[in-house]
Amino acid sequence: TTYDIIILNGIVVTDTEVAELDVAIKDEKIVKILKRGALGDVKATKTIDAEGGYVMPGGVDAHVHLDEPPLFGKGSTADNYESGSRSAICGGTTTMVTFAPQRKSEDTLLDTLRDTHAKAKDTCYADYSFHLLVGNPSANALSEFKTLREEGVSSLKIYMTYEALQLHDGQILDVLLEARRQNITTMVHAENGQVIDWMTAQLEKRNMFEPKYHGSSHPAMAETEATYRAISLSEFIDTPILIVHVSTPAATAHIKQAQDRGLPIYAETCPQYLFLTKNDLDKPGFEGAKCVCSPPPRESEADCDAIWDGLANGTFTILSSDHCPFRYNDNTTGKKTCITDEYPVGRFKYIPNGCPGIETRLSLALGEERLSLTKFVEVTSANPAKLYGLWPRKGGIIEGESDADINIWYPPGKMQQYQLKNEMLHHDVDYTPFEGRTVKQWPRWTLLRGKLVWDKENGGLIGEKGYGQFVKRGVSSLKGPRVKGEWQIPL
Ligand code: DUC
Ligand code: ZN
Ligand code: ZN
Ligand code: ZN
Repeated sequence: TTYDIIILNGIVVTDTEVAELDVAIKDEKIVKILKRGALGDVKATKTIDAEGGYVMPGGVDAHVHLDEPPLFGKGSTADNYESGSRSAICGGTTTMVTFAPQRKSEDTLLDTLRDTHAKAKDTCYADYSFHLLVGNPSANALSEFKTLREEGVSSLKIYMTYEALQLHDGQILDVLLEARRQNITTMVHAENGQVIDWMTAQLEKRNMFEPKYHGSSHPAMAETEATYRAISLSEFIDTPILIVHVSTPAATAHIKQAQDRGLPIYAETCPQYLFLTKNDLDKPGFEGAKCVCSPPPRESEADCDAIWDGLANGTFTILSSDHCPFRYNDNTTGKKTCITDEYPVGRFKYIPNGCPGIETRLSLALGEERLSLTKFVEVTSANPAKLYGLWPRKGGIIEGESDADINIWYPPGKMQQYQLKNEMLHHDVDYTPFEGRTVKQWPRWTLLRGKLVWDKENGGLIGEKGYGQFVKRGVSSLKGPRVKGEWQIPL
């Protein structure tokens, strides 16, 4: 046989091993993995010499907002499926799972799914799938969960805050019970919306409108309380949930306790909670708006350290970007929609919540060298694939099973370090919250289903728009309900 591509002299890193292996690719798949040198004199259309660099599965980013209407404040997202997936590929993320958002005013999820398919079709550089965002769990919407599963959508997201999306506890139970029946994993945005609204009103009464008060309006307590409530509701129905974008030590502790009791509670954190603090939000003038996301960056480095520890010790199942991009200098659709003549410093409650980060997630986390190599692959690639039903096709380097989605990194110490600038990135956003940070690693080459799509030194992005495909997902391969079959409390 003639292989399409062989990768020689790399150090293959998966979620379970680090080894000197050569990899052969044919027809979009990883077809052979042998000890370094053991492939011998095989024929290949293309040979890549990794020169001792890490060969890792392509990144799987399971929390990405693209082409969404205003849901989290006044602006709409800056990236569409084209620019968002382009940015993904340029940072080594080969698969993204984005949200298909159902609004409160809509009664069906299947229309939402169809509309989102139309937005993504033929425009993506990366492979993609969807989580259904349930804004209105009507009887009709609940009846559609079964069809969603058949359509390859095995996860939902619900919110405990935001006027446009917030569900009350009875609605959450409705969703969890039907999710249990259909083998669906439910993602939960756990913040207490009433606490946030109350704090917002208190602050506004005192003429506190600047971006930094976004932090005060989203106290840690609101996250801690909602996290514990979400865990309690999940335990009652005995069905798996994933708490998204966890930012506080106290919420992390509740999650760890639940996991230690054997509950199928999963958790996610994001780079903003590893790298940003209140100081970033407290910048003078309107600058802090660049770091307005929810939950907000927390008090101090000690909070970031606790989040890093949660990644290292397994409390966090996955590290996602929560790429939710809004332009800064845009008075009609971006962060500045909240500035008016009456409110010259803006009004924090209208600043759209979210930060861009799909392109910088892998590089920043790997460059920090705070996680072992296998842990890094686990939380950025293997676990999101396992949790959301993409494993072993995505997230692994398994002979005969995995798509040839691969990042080849620079050999340790070989890349010239540089300071990150937004102009280096490929999203449609006019800033990055990580401006000026030292970049110590970046994918040198990226393959998507056996095709070279990124070559940092020769052309950068060389993948094509439309090569990215929709990937149907199966059920989670992580632990599900403790007791199988019908729910234990018969109705
Ligand atoms: N948080 C964000 O930062 N953006 C989107 C929504 C959310 O909950
Ligand atoms: Zn979200
Ligand atoms: Zn959220
Ligand atoms: Zn989000």
